[in-house]
This record gives sequence, structure tokens and C-alpha cells, in this order.
Amino acid sequence: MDFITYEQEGFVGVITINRPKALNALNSGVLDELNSCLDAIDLETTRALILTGAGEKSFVAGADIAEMSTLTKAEGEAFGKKGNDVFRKLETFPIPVIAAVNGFALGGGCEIAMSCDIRICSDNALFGQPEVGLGITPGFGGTQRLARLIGAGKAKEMIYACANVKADEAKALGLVNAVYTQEELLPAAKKLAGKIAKNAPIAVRACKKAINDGLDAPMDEAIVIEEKLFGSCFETEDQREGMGAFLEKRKVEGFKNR
Ligand code: DAK
Repeated sequence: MDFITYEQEGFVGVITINRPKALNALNSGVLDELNSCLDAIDLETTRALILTGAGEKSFVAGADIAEMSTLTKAEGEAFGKKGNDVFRKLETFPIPVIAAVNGFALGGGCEIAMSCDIRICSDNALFGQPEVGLGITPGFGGTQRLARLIGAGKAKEMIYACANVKADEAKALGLVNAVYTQEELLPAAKKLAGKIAKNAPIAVRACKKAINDGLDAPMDEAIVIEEKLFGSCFETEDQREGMGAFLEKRKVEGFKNR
């Protein structure tokens, strides 16, 4: 791959978008490779993912403006679909994805971070949706996910006025869970991913699905979604081991993902 690197450390996979000459901007090549990378992940052995950007300046500086500048309407739609499909794949990926936002997260960069389950960032991170200044709307779900995450009023201010927010404000808004120094960011992401990976993988996946699917449903339906996923954990080896360990007053012997 030219623009994506993937490393596996135990149960945790780290995907790095690596296109430093354009501050990791998302062109078609990056989106295609990200798609292939996700498809190739072994879900038997991987329990959490981290998504980050190469370098110390930028997570992702948006969709590639040079590539987009000459698109026709039909090509623009096709590019939008390519991005949306990958972002949705990340959002619904069976295992949790942590965005370690190590700098600029603008436009498509902010949008890809919002497609992840959890966001943490470095103290030099900058979040924003500058699209209306370029004559377009956010195209990879920004109008939808930002408003759901931080509320419509602040999302509208950020989007209408191209009002970027720095790391501390992003934390105050709930856009990120925590802020670290650049050096601390990846270790913190790995620590969090490691904690997730220690827990029963089938149950963690069921929680992701329950939260995501439930958020889109009325409460009566959402509770049924949870009930079914709760039920699906029973008779698994990991449920037997988790409850058995508690009752026998011993530590879990390592969940098996079975
Ligand atoms: N695209 C392409 N190249 C980019 C880029 C981007 N988004 N951002 C940076 N670069 C390139 C610069 O052109 C420059 O290249 P060279 O001139 O060296 O060849 C290099 O990266 C370094 O950038 P700067 O020299 O500008 O670095 P600075 O530190 O001075 O400034 C910056 C950093 C991030 C503040 C600045 O580069 C900047 O403002 N970049 C653009 C940020 C931005 O506006 N991003 C949002 C892009 S729009 C859709 C689907 C999705 C989208 C739209 C529609 N459809 C449904 C069709 C999404 C749109 C977007 O994301």
C-alpha cells in the first residue's frame, strides 16, 4: 500500500494514514486502501483498532482539494459515495475503533474521526468543517455526525462559520474524550485499546452494535435491540468463563472470543 500502514500489536491493530506531503488528505487512493485494509483485518485475532495520521502536524487535513477541484457532478457523487462507504464501514466495523487525532482534523478529517467509536487527541489538534468556505457542504457525514455528537447549535456554528475548535474546546464539547501531548497520544490510545481487548470480545462487539443501532431507534425498539444482543452473549465460552471466574473468586483466564 502507498498511503496506509497497518501494524498489529497483540490484539490491537494500528492503521496509519500516511500521505505527509498533503498532510494526510484523503484522495481516492487513500480511501481505496483504507477500504482494503479494513477488509483484510482478521476479526478472530483483532479486538480493537486505532486510526491515526503519520507525522506530528496532521491527522487528516480533509478530502483532497486538488483532486476534488476538477470533479464533475457525477464524479463528485462517486467520490462522495466512496468516502461515505468507507466511513460507514469504520462506523459499523464489528470491533471498536479509536481515533488518535494527532493534529489537523479538518473537513473529511473531522468526519473520519467522528466515524470512529472514541476520539482522543493531541494538544495541537484542530477540528473543523471548513467546506462552506470552499463552496461545498460537508460531504462525508459532517452535517449529521457533528450535530449528533455535540448538539445542533454548536455544530451549526462550526459548519456555517467555519469556526474551528482547538483540543481543549473539543474536549469541553465532548468531541474528544481526552487530550494528551503528542508523545503521549499513541501510547494512551494503545493503553485504552488494550483495556478494551482484555474484555470479552463477543460482548464488546454486541455493546458497539447495541449503542449504534439503539441510538437510531425509538427507546421501545432500542431496548429490544439491547435484549437480543444481551441474549446473544449467553452460552458463549466467554460468558461461562466470565461468570464462572466471578463465582469461583478467581481471575478470568483470558477470553477466547468464542
Ligand atoms: N487537500 C489537498 N492538499 C492539501 C490539503 C487538502 N485538504 N490540506 C493540505 N494540503 C497540502 C497543501 O496543499 C500543501 O501542499 P504543497 O503546497 O506543499 O504541495 C501541503 O499539504 C502542506 O499544507 P500547507 O502548506 O497549507 O500547510 P500549513 O501548515 O500552512 O496549513 C492547513 C495547514 C491544514 C491549515 C492548510 O493546509 C489547509 O487549510 N488545508 C485545507 C484544509 C481544508 O480545507 N480541509 C477540508 C477539505 S474539504 C464530498 C465528500 C467529502 C467532502 C466534500 C464533498 N462529496 C459528497 C463529494 C469533504 C471535503 C473536505 O474535506
